[in-house]
Formats: sequence, C-alpha cells, structure tokens
Amino acid sequence: SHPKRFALIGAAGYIAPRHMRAIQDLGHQLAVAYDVNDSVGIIDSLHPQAEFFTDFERFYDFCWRLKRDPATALDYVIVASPNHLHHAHTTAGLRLGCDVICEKPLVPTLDLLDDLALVERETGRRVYNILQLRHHEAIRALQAKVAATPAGQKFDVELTYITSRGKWYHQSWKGDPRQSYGVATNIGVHFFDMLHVVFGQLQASEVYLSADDKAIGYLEYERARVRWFLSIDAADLPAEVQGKKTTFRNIRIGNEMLEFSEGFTDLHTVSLREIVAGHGYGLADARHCIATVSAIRTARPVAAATERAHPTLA
Ligand code: NAD
Ligand code: HP7
Repeated sequence: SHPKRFALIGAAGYIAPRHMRAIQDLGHQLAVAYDVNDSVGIIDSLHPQAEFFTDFERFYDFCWRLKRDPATALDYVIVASPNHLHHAHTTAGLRLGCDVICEKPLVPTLDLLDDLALVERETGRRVYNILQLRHHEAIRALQAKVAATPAGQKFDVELTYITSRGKWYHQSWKGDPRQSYGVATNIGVHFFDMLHVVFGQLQASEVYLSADDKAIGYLEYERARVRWFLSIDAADLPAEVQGKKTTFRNIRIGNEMLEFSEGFTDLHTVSLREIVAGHGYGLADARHCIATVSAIRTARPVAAATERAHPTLA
C-alpha cells in the first residue's frame, strides 16, 4: 500500500511527537502541521519537509489546495489539540474530505458524538479515536483471561490509576474543566474504556469524590465490581514507589496485582498502523467511554458503602 499523507493539528504539544513518530515509523508522510504555538522544531528531526502554519485559516486553505492533485491530497487529519477543540477540528478534517484520527476524549457528550456521526454521513469520511489501552499487552491478556472464565462469575476489582503532575497542570488548559472536562474525563477515560472492553456493559456508577486532582468512585459491569481511584497528586503514590516512579497504574483482582504502567510508548504507532489497515476504533467504539465520563462529570458525589469504597477512602 502506498504512503498516506497526514495533517497534524496541535503539532507543538506534548503528544504530537508520538503521532509524528508513528507516521514516520510506518513509512507515511506528514504533509502539513498546524499549531497556534510555534515551538515545533521537533518537526526537523522527523518530517523536515512538512509545511507549518500558526493560523487556522492559512492551514485550511493550504489543505484545500493540496486536494487539487491526487498526488498531494491528504488522507488523514490527526487532531491533538486541547479537548474542547476536538469536535470543531474533527468536523473541519471531515469536511476537507479526510478521515480523522482524534485524540481522547473524542468529545465530552453523546450529543456531540451524534453530531460527528451526522458529519460522517454528510461527508462520507470516518472518525477514528485513539484508545491505545486497547492495544496494551497486559490489558489484552486480561481481556482474554476474563473471556475464558464462566459468564456468571463477577470479578472484584480495585483500580488505582496515578499519573502525578506538577503545579503546571492546574495552570494549563488541562486544569480548566471548560477545556479538559476535568481529571475523571481527561485521564479516567482511558481506564473507563479499558474496563468496558474487558468487563462488558456498565450497569451502575457512583462517584464518592470529585476534585481538581483526584476522583474516587464505583462502577459495576456485567463481569466486574470496580472500586476505582484516580489521582494526579504525587502524594497519592504508594509508599513503595514514592520517589522512584511518577506513575502507578494498577488493577487488583483478588490477590493478583496487574501493573500496567509500562508499555505505553509505542501504542500510538500500533494505533495508527491498525487505523490505516482498516481496523481503527470508530464512533461506535468510543460511545461507551463517552457515556461513562459524561455521567461521572454530572454525578453528585454520595457517601460510599464500605464494600464499594476504594481503600484510599478508608
Ligand atoms: P498540549 O497542551 O501539550 O498540546 C496541545 C497543543 O494544542 C498545544 O501545542 C497548543 O498550542 C495547541 N493548540 C491550542 N489551541 C489550538 C488551536 N486553536 N489550534 C491549533 N492548536 C492549538 O497537550 P497534549 O498533552 O499534547 O494533549 C493534546 C491532546 O492529546 C489532548 O486531547 C489530550 O487529551 C490528548 N492526549 C492523549 C494522550 C494519550 O495517552 N492518548 C496523552 C496526552 C495527551
Ligand atoms: N508529561 C509531560 O511532560 N507533559 C504532559 O502534558 C503530560 C505528561 P504519563 P501519558 O497529563 O494530559 C497521560 O503519566 O500516559 C510527562 C494520559 N494517558 O505516562 O503520556 C509526565 O509528567 C493522557 O490521556 O502520561 O498521558 C511524565 O513525566 C493525558 O492526556 C511523562 O510525561 C495525559 O496524561 C509520562 O507521563 C495528561 C494515559 O494515562 C494512558
């Protein structure tokens, strides 16, 4: 198959180099990059021929001009901008006649997801969401293990997801709920998606604590009861990893601990390879985690029954 041509929105950000590397590793081309910020020198080490714009208008006009010649036309637009811009940047890419690969959380609500489905029909193009935990080896193994156990059995699961962040986080768009939708949506969306893939449909959800830097709750799925704890506060790291690691992602099922902090670096490349091969995760796949985070955002925190409380609450 011939190399695909990409545009990247949000090219100066933290996650952008992982997309640029994925494009390069798979032998494709970054034709054009766009960001309102011009700290994009990383482009030279990966895609030195790429065009770059800091104005949306000039970027969009350039993309339209590329369409005149099938040899230069774009195949995909990647959206790696702040969360509140995903919908607008995704529809812009679709209306250019491109398939769009958008970072998580795809959109904050089911209404906006339905609108993307409408624009997919209007344009005949597709939207793919980056849900890279679905490609993680440890998660795939867990999925296979659960699938191999009798359907009647419900697992008791304790999920601890700590990715510590400094003070900058709260000063940036990530700390602003109007732009990021808060930690449970911005970071929790990964494990809510993963829990659904492993344990099936969601049956109940309760929220016990919802703060700027942490959230605690309970989720019941067809195959599991999950006590979850999410934090970006380094003080919440377990004593044994304090000062050694900044992240701790762990699923405990019974006495078994499944640490899945490692193994993330190449998952954007795996995601891109699967999308280009026609096996990407589309709107229907993203639906469940979007429904989950939007319910959690609007839930009123309640007091936890003892058996539903993550140990952190005790
Ligand atoms: P970031 O703040 O580092 O980067 C965002 C970039 O978007 C910045 O360079 C900013 O200048 C740019 N931007 C802001 N407004 C813009 C506009 N109107 N037009 C074009 N560019 C604009 O954030 P990040 O960590 O790179 O996050 C980007 C996206 O990727 C977010 O949706 C985030 O949720 C997601 N993300 C996903 C993962 C993952 O594990 N899959 C990891 C990190 C971030
Ligand atoms: N880091 C930065 O330097 N800048 C950043 O913007 C973010 C991190 P991990 P990822 O914080 O917004 C996770 O905790 O897995 C540093 C979420 N993804 O492994 O890359 C950080 O301080 C993602 O959805 O972070 O990203 C560490 O030193 C969310 O948008 C290092 O990078 C993102 O945090 C690695 O940090 C965020 C998952 O949890 C899978």
